[in-house]
Amino acid sequence: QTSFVWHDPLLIEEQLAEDERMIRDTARAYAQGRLVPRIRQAFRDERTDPAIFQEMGSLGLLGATTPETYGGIGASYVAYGLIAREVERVDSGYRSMMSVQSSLVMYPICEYGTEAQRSKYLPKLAAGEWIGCFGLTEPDAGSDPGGMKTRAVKIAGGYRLIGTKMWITNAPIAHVFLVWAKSDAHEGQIRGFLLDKGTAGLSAPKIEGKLSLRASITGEIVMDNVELGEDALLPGAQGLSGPFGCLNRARYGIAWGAMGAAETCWHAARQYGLDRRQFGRPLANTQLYQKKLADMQTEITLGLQAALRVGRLFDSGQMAPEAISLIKRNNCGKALDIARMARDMHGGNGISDDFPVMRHMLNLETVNTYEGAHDVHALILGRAQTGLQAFF
Ligand code: TGC
Ligand code: FAD
Repeated sequence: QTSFVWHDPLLIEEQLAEDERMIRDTARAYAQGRLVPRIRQAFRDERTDPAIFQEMGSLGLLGATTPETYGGIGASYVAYGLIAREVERVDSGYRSMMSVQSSLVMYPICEYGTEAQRSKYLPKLAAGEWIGCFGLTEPDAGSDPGGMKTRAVKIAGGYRLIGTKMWITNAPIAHVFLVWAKSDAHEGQIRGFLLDKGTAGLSAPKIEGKLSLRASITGEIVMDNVELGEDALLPGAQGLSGPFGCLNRARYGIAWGAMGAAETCWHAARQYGLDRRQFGRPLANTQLYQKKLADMQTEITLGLQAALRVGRLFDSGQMAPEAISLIKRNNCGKALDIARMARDMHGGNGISDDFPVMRHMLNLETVNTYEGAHDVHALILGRAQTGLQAFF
């Protein structure tokens, strides 16, 4: 009879291919060896270490699904998800840095870009030599990106960009800005543009005072009449399906990543319950404590199994975006519940950064909101099953 593996009840490990395990092991060794020692101070100081990009790049962890011709390792989407899980076990901010670079900057350049754009940007982004950011959200257009105000005005030989993007991961340290704008040369259609750091009129002030994702820098992108050549336009993306094509990949990675953060919280709560004694016995020796651990184990196991299934569908070309909404919404919401519960189970110690639980809890508030807020994914799923649009 097979014995029960408490931390992997459905034996997900056995469902992975050898090369997927190898990539996962590389990510795990890096995250545990190089990221864990930094995170406490980085979160305290609200400090982002740009060297992380080069470290990840040297291990093939940036844009892992990108073909080798452009500096990637041609990994599967399952492997990409496993990287996200390992990095986010340490901190959602580190996973954010990685997933924006991979899914929101490298993927669109690869998929929608010209050969010249691919050769110029992808190898440097894969190596982490250049840092990328993705500008969709604006001060007045978050859940409804179709309401964006940023404009690309046609000028001789190119475009002039005017507008402001808000809440942009990596922006203040970015070398490459992928910005979505309504283009008057394309009948107001949303188009993607590549902007290089240092272009006149482009700035990216840091957003201060975040109480979440403090190890991942966030900024605005201010475009004050930024003039670009024709070669800045991404020719292969027309309309909102362009940015959404990128978001599908990032949301999928987040579904894995959030489970990584949840696993850290669950394991910490279990260990704390075994170590901490009250009323003459370990906390873990009480019914309520065990019920909470069982709930965490169940949700994480189901969430990981679902993420693996969607990864396999991705890799076999059968992935429907709504399936990604389902796992993004479920896994982020459940991870946030688990982190809040783990924080509570640590008692007073739970509010200290001697333990990781409150930091994960704070981070997961963002993870539950960005890339489509929890309720927005409910509306996507509601529309898909009723045919009725309930956004407005
Ligand atoms: P809707 O009418 O639904 O669609 C407009 C066009 O887009 C296409 N489309 C998709 N294509 C591919 N994949 C998807 N998932 C797609 N969803 C929609 C659709 O077919 C249509 O194409 P076409 O050719 O007919 O024009 O658009 P809507 O305006 O009604 O959208 C509503 C809604 C709620 C679905 C959508 O706007 C939404 O998902 N809102 C959430 C916004 C969001 O996720 N923002 C993320 C910003 S980036 C970010 O947060 C990065 S944080 C990363 C980090 O730090 O880790
Ligand atoms: P709103 O859209 O104003 O939503 C507020 C609330 O209203 C939410 O609870 C939402 O669920 C609810 N709501 C909205 N519409 C409806 C509706 N129709 N029915 C019912 N409820 C509704 N964006 C980028 O483009 N690039 C990035 O790199 C990026 N990084 C980010 C990093 C951080 C740290 C954060 C916090 C955000 C980041 N974002 C980024 C922005 C993120 O995607 C948006 O914050 C998110 O899409 C929500 O938009 P909003 O903040 O404008 O909230």
